[in-house]
Amino acid sequence: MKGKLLLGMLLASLGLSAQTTHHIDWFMGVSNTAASMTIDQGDTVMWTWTDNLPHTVSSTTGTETFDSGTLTGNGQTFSHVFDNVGETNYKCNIHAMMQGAITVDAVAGIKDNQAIIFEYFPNPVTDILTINAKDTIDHIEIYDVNGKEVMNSESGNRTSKIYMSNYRAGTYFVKVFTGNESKSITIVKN
Ligand SMILES: [Cu+2]
Repeated sequence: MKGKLLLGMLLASLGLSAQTTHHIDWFMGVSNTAASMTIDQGDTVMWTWTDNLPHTVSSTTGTETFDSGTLTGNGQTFSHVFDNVGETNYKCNIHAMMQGAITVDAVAGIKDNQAIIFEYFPNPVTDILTINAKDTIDHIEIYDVNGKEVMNSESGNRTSKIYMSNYRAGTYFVKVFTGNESKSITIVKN
């Protein structure tokens, strides 16, 4: 009990740190939908260049300020931790059509967002959604936009691959459980 309290105080004093990493492929022709997402306070968004053109990831208006500078080359990445609740619009300074918005929701408690650490990719997904967690993933549930459960699978590994090629195109909510904690992410299936 005392140890748990001390750990809680330690985490609180550190503030919110990045827990879930959301990936966005960043390339000429990326849609606004694919470049936009809603995340939790303290989460990280990582943009990965998937063509060989020069791009930037530059905030324009909103709660957060960031600028990758010009990066060129397949595989380049830029990350930003979103600590502030609200919406931030961003774009590529070279190709104005490349733009999106990141919306940050408040977390109910720091514990919720710090207990579960994982990343997932790609989003949107066509075939396989990969989830890498710091700890063992107990199980994963997937719900459609109507709240209907479409998958419930045991994992037992730190990496889970979900085969989604047979899923209908649309938005899905993926709930990841590790230990007593769970966290939901929103996935778009092409
Ligand atoms: Cu660009």
